[in-house]
This record gives sequence, C-alpha cells and structure tokens, in this order.
Amino acid sequence: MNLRDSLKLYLVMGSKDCETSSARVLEEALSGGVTMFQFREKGIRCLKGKPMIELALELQQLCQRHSVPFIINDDVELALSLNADGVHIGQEDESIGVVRKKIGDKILGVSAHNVREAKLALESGADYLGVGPMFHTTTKDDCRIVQGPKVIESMRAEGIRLPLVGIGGIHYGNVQEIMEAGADGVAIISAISKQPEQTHKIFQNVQNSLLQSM
Ligand code: TZP
Ligand code: MG
Repeated sequence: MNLRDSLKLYLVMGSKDCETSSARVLEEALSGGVTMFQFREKGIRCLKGKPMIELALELQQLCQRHSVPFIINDDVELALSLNADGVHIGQEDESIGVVRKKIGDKILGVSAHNVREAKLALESGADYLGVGPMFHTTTKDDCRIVQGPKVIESMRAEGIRLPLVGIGGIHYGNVQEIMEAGADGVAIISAISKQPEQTHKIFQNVQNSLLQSM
C-alpha cells in the first residue's frame, strides 16, 4: 500500500489512552480497518524504560501481522532500535532535517498547524503532515488553538500536495468534513482507543468520503 492509502485511518495511541489492554484495543482496531498506527506513550504515569519498550514491541508485532505501518512518536532512537517503519515529530521536537538524516528512508511525519509550517516541513523532507487540532480535544494537554478543517483547505490551495491527515477531536460524525477539506485520512486517538468496536464505522465513513470525491 502506498503512504497516502496507509493514512486513511491512522490510529495514534499509548497505554494511557486505553481503558483495557492496549494490545486488545489495537487488535480490535486493526480488525476494524485501521491502516496505520502510531505508538504515542505520553502523559502522567505513562510507561518508561523496559515496560515501554516491551509494549512497543508487542504493538509492533500486531501491526506487522496486519501489514500496517508502525510509527513511533518523538523517540527517534526507539524507532531505530525497533526498526519501526517511521517516526512522527512535532514542531517542538528535533529538527526535521536532523531526524530525516537519522532515519534514512523510513516514514517521517510532522505536525503542522499552518501553511508556513507545512511548507517548511515539505522542504525539510517530511513524508506526510498531521494537521490540527481540527476540533476541540481533551486528549492532548498542551494542545494549540483549534484550526478547523479550513487550514487543510488553505494548505491545498497553496499547492501543498503532500499526504496529509487531520487530527484532534475527530470521530465518526465529523470524518467527512475533514476529508472534504482535502485530507487523505484522519488521525484519531480517543474515538478509537475508548471504543475500538466503532472502528469499522469510522473506516466506512472515510471510504465513503473518498468515493464521493472521485
Ligand atoms: N495532536 C493534535 S490534537 C491531538 C494530537 C496528538 C490529540 C488527538 O486526540 P483525539 O482524542 O483524537 O482528539
Ligand atoms: Mg512530539
């Protein structure tokens, strides 16, 4: 599958986002149609050291079984040591160019909040962009102000063709808005981590939106 297709339904998750075991949640989400996964172990009392690495490995194996790319948030060294498929970094993390050099041709995702950051990420070697927050969310503590789907429209209007997903407050009911704005997919934490049994419905909405735009 090419990267654009892999980004259709991107689950981002760590142990603190789950009400039951992360592996069980991921297993159900993968069966429901998740096409890419990001291991994002963040927040108070999140796992560190050996338990964190063991969880990462377990989740990576599940992704491999479903042929779904396994991406690691922030931690370039962990991504290299596990031979993950890629890394996702924010604007406050290591510079995009430096990370690109470290990871070679692995997938590099970058969070962008506006056209300027998107252009810079593109020039510095990002493979895809995570754009947000689309809507209000309580999942990320240090979340920036809501940008809305319009920021995706303006990136497309500015000629940015890089694969792009919306993130932040996305659920079954607002997927279509994000797709209509020009996204290739949606990145979701809580709407899947808290209700993995809903994944197939969200996936169906993404597919329907893509069909309508053809
Ligand atoms: N980056 C921007 S918003 C966000 C991240 C990691 C949190 C998304 O979580 P949710 O639960 O899908 O709103
Ligand atoms: Mg980060």
